[in-house]
Amino acid sequence: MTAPADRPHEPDGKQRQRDHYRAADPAGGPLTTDQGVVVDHTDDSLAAGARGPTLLEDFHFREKLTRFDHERIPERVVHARGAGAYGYFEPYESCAEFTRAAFLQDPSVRTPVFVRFSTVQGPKGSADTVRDVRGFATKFYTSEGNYDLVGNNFPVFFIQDGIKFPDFVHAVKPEPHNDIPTGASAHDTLWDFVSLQPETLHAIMWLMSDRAIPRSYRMMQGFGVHTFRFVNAQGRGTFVKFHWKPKLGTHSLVWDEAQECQGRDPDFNRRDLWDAIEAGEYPEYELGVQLVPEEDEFAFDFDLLDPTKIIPEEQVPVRPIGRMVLDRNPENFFAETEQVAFHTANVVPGIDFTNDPLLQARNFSYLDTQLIRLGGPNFAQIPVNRPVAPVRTNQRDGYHQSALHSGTNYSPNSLGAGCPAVAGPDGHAYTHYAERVDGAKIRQRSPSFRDHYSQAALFWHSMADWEQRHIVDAFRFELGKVGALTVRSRTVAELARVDHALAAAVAEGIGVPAPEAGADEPRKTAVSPALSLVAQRGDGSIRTRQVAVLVTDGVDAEQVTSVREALAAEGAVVEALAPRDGSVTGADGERHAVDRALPTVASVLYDAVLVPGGPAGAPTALADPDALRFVRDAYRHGKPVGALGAGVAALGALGADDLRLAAEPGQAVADRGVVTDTAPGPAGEPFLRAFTEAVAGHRYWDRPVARS
Ligand code: HDD
Repeated sequence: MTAPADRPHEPDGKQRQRDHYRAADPAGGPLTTDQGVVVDHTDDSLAAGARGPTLLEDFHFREKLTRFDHERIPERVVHARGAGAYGYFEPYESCAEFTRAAFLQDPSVRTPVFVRFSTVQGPKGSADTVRDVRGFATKFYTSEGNYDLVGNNFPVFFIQDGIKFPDFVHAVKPEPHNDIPTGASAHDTLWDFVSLQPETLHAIMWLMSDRAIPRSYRMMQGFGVHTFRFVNAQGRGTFVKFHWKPKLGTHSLVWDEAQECQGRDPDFNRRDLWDAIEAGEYPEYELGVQLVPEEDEFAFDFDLLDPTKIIPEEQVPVRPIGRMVLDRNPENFFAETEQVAFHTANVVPGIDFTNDPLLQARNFSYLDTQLIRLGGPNFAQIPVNRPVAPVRTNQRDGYHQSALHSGTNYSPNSLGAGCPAVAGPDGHAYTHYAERVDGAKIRQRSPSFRDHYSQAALFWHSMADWEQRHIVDAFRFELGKVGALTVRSRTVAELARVDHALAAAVAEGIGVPAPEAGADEPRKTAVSPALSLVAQRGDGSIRTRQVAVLVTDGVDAEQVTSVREALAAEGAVVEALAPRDGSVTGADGERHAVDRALPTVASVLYDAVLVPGGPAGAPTALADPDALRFVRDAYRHGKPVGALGAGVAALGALGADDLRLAAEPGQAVADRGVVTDTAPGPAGEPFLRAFTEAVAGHRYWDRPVARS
């Protein structure tokens, strides 16, 4: 353990925080008005006498209040709650064969990026760990202009045509009469919509899976969803789907844990992202592409233009083309994360659209919504939105114009020497892909978009047992909150068309009759192993995992130090928690610093827990009710649990009788993520290895139920 005077991470953290509090002007000039007039008093308004009425002539008071009254702008209609970070992207090799996009040509060129992660349904002040899709929007500031890849952490969307977007969003948002529930999809209107609109089912399967409660924005895949089009310098097009894969793997929370987190730390995912970047643990994602030659457009049993479909990775492998590192937190949340404006139509030469009707609608919607949200047409001048490529337009004026334009503002002109002139045929201008379009003007969903069940079934059949259990539980939770029994039944009937066993299991939990067996039995039972979280473990490291060590007076400090050092060497963050902040007196009689007081934290904020021992017969930390609850929660949420020395016997309090615990000192025993060794003193190598492996495994689902 560390001595009280030497708490390595804390002073740093506090120092870093203080940096954010320091004024922008280090010279520290005096407070002024917006007009630069120096102010000598800002605590009392100007009044006619100490107890008299406030005077209208108090311009400082009026300006201060007026500015405050106008601080808020409309929040995003969806994706209101988010967290952003800056970083860079670098390609592994030239992608010239497929695209002429400048930022995908040269591995030595780093393109700056800004990424905003978000939830979708909840308002700006809602909790992070709700069951929801997560936005994963990336702005690449390329030398040829801004490219925005506005994706999600699901590879499919709920609807096929953007004209249904207002219907879908109205249905999932809180109910209009009482604005309930916040940040949740478990309510009647969403499921009413779902039960009537089977194209939602595939994305709904993802929403009911653990993908919808990510452990961290740093441990979450991202997808461009639509099929886009790469275009190379010769004008040849290639269909492309974009994938982000996090280096740390894709990991999720447990639903019970996610719900408790909403109260314990509503900023759980935002804080995690911020803290990791502050600590120099820069999140990293690999960009991959699935490429389909134009001539293979109809080679699949689904339509490439249908955004409710994936191309299974086993069918078209994901080819890694580069990596993104997020290495800088924003300076000011409002200026950057709130004012950033992403738009699917922000593309650069070499990246083009397809006729996916959802994408076509998005290409209208983003600019439209930003005109109102950001108060006019000049938001591209806000620093976070400003391209690094030069901007020369004939666009003028409008609210919040800050550019001092000069010269002519029309084209063609002779008075301004024809400037800005359109580009010549040097290959740098954006040229739309000359796709042949031929058709009658009709409102009709393509018949090739009709199958809503096969890929929902593919997802279901690709899940591990425990993932399927979680999906059933999620459906039971969500539909169990739906008041209208007809909606519950109709949804179950739709699920039966995905998989009968799934529908029957859900029906059993929500008190509606199970559908007839075989009524509409699908489909194929194909699987795509890449869809399971089991296949998305990342580099298998334990970097940035939060490990709690429960300490109390009499703790074997050497034991704690040995584990702390071993895990920290692998990049984990280890914190000693005690009933009170400050320090504990170890078995060695010395005072040892604790990092946090138990009442201020909870198991749901950590990834793993260790119970060290002390002298034989002395109480372990688990004598404290908060500590005992901590370990019980960690155990039932499937988290790695370690115990050393007398801490092993203390695990008996879990009541998990079938669990194998160590008996022989020095012989570490690992059983379903519970790692124990009864030896006193510093942890031995076998224990450290087994506990590190357990932490890397993230969660263990097949544990005996604890009686406690
Ligand atoms: Fe959207 C925001 C992602 C379909 C209309 N969307 C928004 C954001 C993300 C996505 C990540 C937040 C960007 C940020 O952080 O500022 N949206 C998606 C994905 C979709 C999708 C992956 C399907 C593949 N969206 C979609 C459709 C429409 C919209 C079909 C409308 C026709 N989306 C919007 C919006 C938002 C938005 C209303 C709200 C705030 C904003 O754009 O700037 O225009």
